[in-house]
Amino acid sequence: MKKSIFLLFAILFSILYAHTPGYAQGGVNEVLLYHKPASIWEEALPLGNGKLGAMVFGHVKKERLQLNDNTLWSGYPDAGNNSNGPRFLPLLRQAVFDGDYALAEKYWKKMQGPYSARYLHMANLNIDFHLADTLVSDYERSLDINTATASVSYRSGAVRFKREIFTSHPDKLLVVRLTASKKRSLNFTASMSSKLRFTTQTKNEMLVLKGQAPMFVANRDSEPLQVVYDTEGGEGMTFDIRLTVRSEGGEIIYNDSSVTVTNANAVTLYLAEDTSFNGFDRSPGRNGKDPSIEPIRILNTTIGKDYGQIREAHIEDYQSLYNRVKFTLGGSNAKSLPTDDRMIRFNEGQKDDGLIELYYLFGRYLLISCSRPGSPPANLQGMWNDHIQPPWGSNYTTNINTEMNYWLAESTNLSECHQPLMRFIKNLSVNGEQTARTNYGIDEGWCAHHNSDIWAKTSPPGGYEWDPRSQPRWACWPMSGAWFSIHLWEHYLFTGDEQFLRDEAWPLMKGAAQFLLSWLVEGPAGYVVTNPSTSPENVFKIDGKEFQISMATTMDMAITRELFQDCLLAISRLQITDTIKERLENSLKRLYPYHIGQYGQLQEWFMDWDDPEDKHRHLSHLFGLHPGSQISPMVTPELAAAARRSLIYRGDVSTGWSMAWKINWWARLWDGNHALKILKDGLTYIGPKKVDTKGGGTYPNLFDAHPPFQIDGNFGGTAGITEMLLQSHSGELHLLPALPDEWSEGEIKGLRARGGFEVDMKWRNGKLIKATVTSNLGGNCRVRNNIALAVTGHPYHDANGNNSNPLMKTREALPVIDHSNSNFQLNLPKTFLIEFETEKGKTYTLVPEE
Ligand code: FUC
Repeated sequence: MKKSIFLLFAILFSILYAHTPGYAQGGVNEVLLYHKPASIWEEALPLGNGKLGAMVFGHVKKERLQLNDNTLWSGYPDAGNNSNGPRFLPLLRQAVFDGDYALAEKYWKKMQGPYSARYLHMANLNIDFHLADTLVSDYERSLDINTATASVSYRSGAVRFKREIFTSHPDKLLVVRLTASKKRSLNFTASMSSKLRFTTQTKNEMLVLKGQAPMFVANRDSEPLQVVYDTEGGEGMTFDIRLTVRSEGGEIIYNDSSVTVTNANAVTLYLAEDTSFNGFDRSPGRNGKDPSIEPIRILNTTIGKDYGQIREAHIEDYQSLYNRVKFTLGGSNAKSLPTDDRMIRFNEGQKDDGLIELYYLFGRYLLISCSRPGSPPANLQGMWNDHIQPPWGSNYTTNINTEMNYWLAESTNLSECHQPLMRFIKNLSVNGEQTARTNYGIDEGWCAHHNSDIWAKTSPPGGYEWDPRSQPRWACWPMSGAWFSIHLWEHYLFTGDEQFLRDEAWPLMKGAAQFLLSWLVEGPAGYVVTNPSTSPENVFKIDGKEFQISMATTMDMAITRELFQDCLLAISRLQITDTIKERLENSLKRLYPYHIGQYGQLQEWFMDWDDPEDKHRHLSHLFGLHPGSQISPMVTPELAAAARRSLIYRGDVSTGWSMAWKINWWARLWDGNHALKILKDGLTYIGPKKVDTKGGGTYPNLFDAHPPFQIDGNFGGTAGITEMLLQSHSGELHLLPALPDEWSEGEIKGLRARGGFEVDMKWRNGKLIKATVTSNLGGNCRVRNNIALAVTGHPYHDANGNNSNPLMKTREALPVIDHSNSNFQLNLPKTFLIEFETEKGKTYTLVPEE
């Protein structure tokens, strides 16, 4: 009886979904597929459980799993603050006010300090297979992002061999399952190695690798000291990796450097590890935790479990996050092709919406894999790195990259994965108080600069005066504390979690704002300005000569304005009495305003020094358009039009993350076709022979190429596609705000919006045919769309004026000084805005109005 009911449901289910293309039919592309092993690291496939990461190469005879632990960094807590700062700051400021920008740079170079620590490669798990027959056929290597499992399979002679590999978050393990179609066929030797200092031994049927990280790794190859180890027991993190092997049939023999299995039917390898990292403020060498305790505990626990159980728990845990969002643009007829071939075809202009679906979902896969509650935040390479001196130290680069890593967290329903960043902000606030005091003589609040690391470095990097490559244009930037603090407010807007706002977010936001209140100075014409001020990494020219430091760059002002406004909203939400309120209000009124420059562009600098030929990858002056919410086509159309001019002057093609940011900006300007054009540029295939290509793109394993690999572009790309489909920063849910013509059909489920709304949408012929909005918090819901919508069976009406929902406030229009007389306009489609009251926990259906 039970069986027949099940059958009936199964038939009904398949009839119901027979007419919906895409994921409901299992048509969505969720597999990265290759017909060859990885010849370079950028072809290997990433796995991660929020702490332990692995890159799977998939070679037939010599499998290599390159391992990382995201707490394994060089160095130790070392603030690097520079007490010269307060002496030089007034001189520097005067130089800027006098227009002597070259002198300002000289002073700044006396105020910076050491570079950040480096994120490190940890080890390799090597498996050497002893194959009876070396003739290999039917090779396939894949990563199924629906189950977070990598597989390798091939035929050797008459035997089919299979490897299934995953990292489990609940069991804290790397698991490698080896099977063969013929009994007694599995013969191999497994060993471990590292680029760091290490020894191996066998203990209690566990192969053990003990390693030590350097106490110092140089940032530049020109530095006199490169990789420096302390003696045992001194500075430098230690780590411990353990491997144990269970076999069905056959024989297992351990020795001190390897474990050999002969004639087995099936084998499972379990690997667990830990580092001595003991918090951002404790020496991992002198005051670290014993890194062997966890792996021993973990491996002893696995004895009571079988492979199937561990696999099931892994998939259940992973899918509890991953399955929240479903996305299809109608799928692809190319999904049986290798992913790298698909990219090449796609670059040649062949349609493959499935590749976009895959790229989108892969961004979520990566965040779930590298950023779980309790872990450090995703670094420049997420958590996957094979170097001891990785590019930019694989550190936290905070003038865009670290923030971009988290743009998708709330909107793609991975709020928990945002937690590592928020916890990190707290650590930064502790160190940042010292930096504010020591470097600038500011004794309220906290700040952080352009680079950080696991030790929560907040002092300015850049090395010292003698370093010719040290540049104020990136080092002189105390704004990341303020930018990070905006993430806390955004988390509140998405979740409505007032306790979080009161206990965690507000104290940090307030501290970041206090620093800025003291950092701002009286500038010309009664405005308050930042001085010194840079527009990250860019330069301005006066009479053909380049300068880096001035005052009141547009980005500085935009971050300050956004944070101050958020703080005032937080004060009002929490109904607190705080003297900071008046200071923020006064300061906001006097902040140096936005300017529209002579070319109709949003002015980047204090003066109109902007160069329309400038193609620099950073367009930090568009912060207010995205990720900020000060500039929008509806509320500030003239600023939005100016931002558009700036984007056009800079051009489309750039490095990986820069293109990802541009997707978000074009989406915010409601231009889906332009956003898609850049998304396609970003998917330019960078194959194994072109790893050093200039200009951004995507590697065979779908990792973003800055180049080299940086993960920000992946995360920014997924965030950008989300912005094309749903926006909520302007006091309303805007459904399909930037849908490209090419994406005429599609469906997405489970996106999150500010106000605690969850949104599903389905569209045909470029028009919404149905949306459902689930209200997790209750409150007024405002919806904009380019066709008139009705709420089924529920009262709704046209919206205007202020939104009564406190989580959905529109920022007020801003004062603008326009030097252009250009009157550029955005060509916006007609839209319709309705609103309806919602009840917590209820779902509302929206359809085109009859
Ligand atoms: C910033 C960028 C670079 C690179 C580096 C990690 O400095 O300007 O392009 O992404 O971070």
